[in-house]
This record gives sequence, structure tokens and C-alpha cells, in this order.
Amino acid sequence: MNRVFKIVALGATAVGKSSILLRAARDQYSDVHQLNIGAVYYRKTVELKDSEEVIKLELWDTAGQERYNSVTQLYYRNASAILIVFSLDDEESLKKAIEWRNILLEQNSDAIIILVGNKSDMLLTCLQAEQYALSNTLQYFVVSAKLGNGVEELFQYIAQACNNLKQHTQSAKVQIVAPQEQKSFCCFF
Ligand SMILES: Nc1nc2c(ncn2[C@@H]2O[C@H](COP(=O)(O)OP(=O)(O)O)[C@@H](O)[C@H]2O)c(=O)[nH]1
Ligand SMILES: [Mg+2]
Repeated sequence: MNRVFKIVALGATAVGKSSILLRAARDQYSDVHQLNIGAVYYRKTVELKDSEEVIKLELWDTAGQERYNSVTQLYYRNASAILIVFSLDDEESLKKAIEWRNILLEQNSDAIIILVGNKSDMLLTCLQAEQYALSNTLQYFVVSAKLGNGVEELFQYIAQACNNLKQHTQSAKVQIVAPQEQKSFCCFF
């Protein structure tokens, strides 16, 4: 079976989470801050570089709950990768990103966690974020959803990491002997 990996984006409001997902999935951008009315997800396939492998992703956006600090585990449960997004021109949003990482650590999340600094068209670097990522061995990407810079690289990395995850779980599965009568159940569709 070709697995579909769930990808989510956490972070303060207006840092560009929706914009990154829209850029990644549709190569589109809008200057309007849209607060989504319902849960939305996009499908995206990524062809891995130097390989024939095609990875299927589902990019889940929030419904804007982060505005009220009410993003629950329901949103990021079962996510294979979690983007923790902040805006490079907003120090407070980096603090919020670090809070999110601490929450995920406390919850023993086994998702692939990536720190994403967005809006690089406004400010290219954030030394604090670089240092934080380095000292916490956290994967860190700098992107601009507006210009598209770094977005493909980010999703190439995610797809590669998901593929590694797949191989890992496949080899682990070899040891599971399921009873014949048990029907398999697919929760994605
Ligand atoms: N300059 C700039 N603005 C951006 C970028 N990404 C998003 N924005 C703007 O920031 C605002 C919030 O973006 P949105 O994606 O709705 O943020 P969300 O609340 O985190 O989902 C919108 O006005 C976007 O147009 C970017 O890369 N550069
Ligand atoms: Mg949004």
C-alpha cells in the first residue's frame, strides 16, 4: 500500500502557516490573511530526488484556532511531520515556536519536527533561531511563502524523512504476525 503522510503546521497566528501550505500544494500566494472556516487539507506528491520514489503527503491547515490559543492535539495527532512556523521579523513568534516544541517534547511526539522561519523576503536571518536549532539539533529551514524561496527544499526534506520513516516501519512490521481472520482497515479514505 502506498502510504499517505499527514503534515501539519503549528505556530503563532499570521506567521504564514496557511501561505506555506498553499505555496507548497498549489504554488499560489495571497496577501490576504485568511482565517479558515473549516479544517482544510491539500494533497501533494513529491518526487524524491535521485530516486524513483513518489511520496504522497496530506498538508493539513488549522481553522485559525491558534488565534485563540486553542489548537488541540486532535489537529496534529497522527502527523508524520510537524512544521513549527515562526516569522523571521517577529521575535514573539519565535518564542511561541519554542513553546510548541516544548509541548511536543512533553507529549513525547515521535513526529518529524522542523522549525521553519518564514517571510525571508522581509528579513533573511534570525540568529536566535539558528542558535536554538543548532543547540537543540532541530532541523531548521528559512523560507518565503510569498516568493516561494526554500519551500520546495523544505518539502523535499519532509518527503525524504517520511520515506525513511516508511522504510523503518516496514522493517519493523515484518515481526508482526497478524491473525488471518483479522480484516485490515484503512483509516485514510
Ligand atoms: N512578506 C511576506 N508575507 C507573508 C509571507 N507568508 C505569509 N505572509 C503574509 O502574512 C499574513 C499571514 O499569513 P497566513 O498564511 O494567513 O498566516 P497563518 O495565520 O499562520 O496561517 C498574510 O497577510 C500573508 O500574506 C511571506 O513569505 N512573506
Ligand atoms: Mg492560517
